[in-house]
Amino acid sequence: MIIGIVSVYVIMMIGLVTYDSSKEKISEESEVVVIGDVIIPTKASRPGCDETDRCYIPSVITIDSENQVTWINEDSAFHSVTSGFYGEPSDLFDSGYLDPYESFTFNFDEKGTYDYFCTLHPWMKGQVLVE
Ligand SMILES: [Cu+2]
Repeated sequence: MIIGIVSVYVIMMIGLVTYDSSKEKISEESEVVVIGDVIIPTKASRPGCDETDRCYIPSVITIDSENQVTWINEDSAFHSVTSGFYGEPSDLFDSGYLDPYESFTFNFDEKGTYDYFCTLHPWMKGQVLVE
């Protein structure tokens, strides 16, 4: 009889613990959702995306000054968002290596044309026009 009550109690506790941890996982996942302005698409790590101008989508984005752009890496490989040109970084911004589904945001204060590239894939180029 006592063993029966204890085991019911233990089963209930296990149920509560499992329930709590599954609830936390759901809330963590929902916080991770980032909507990017510019997407790094799948297969951008292979040469060829430059032929259709789809290494960054869109490859040219126009924003008003004092606004930000968020890039999101939707590829399964690492990529970067680095200001300047391949071999000639301008040191304004650099995301470092972005993991799959990692994002990077930069705020553009001044008007101008900002070229950027990926440090890992020389064919990946994009532009931010700040008006
Ligand atoms: Cu890349």
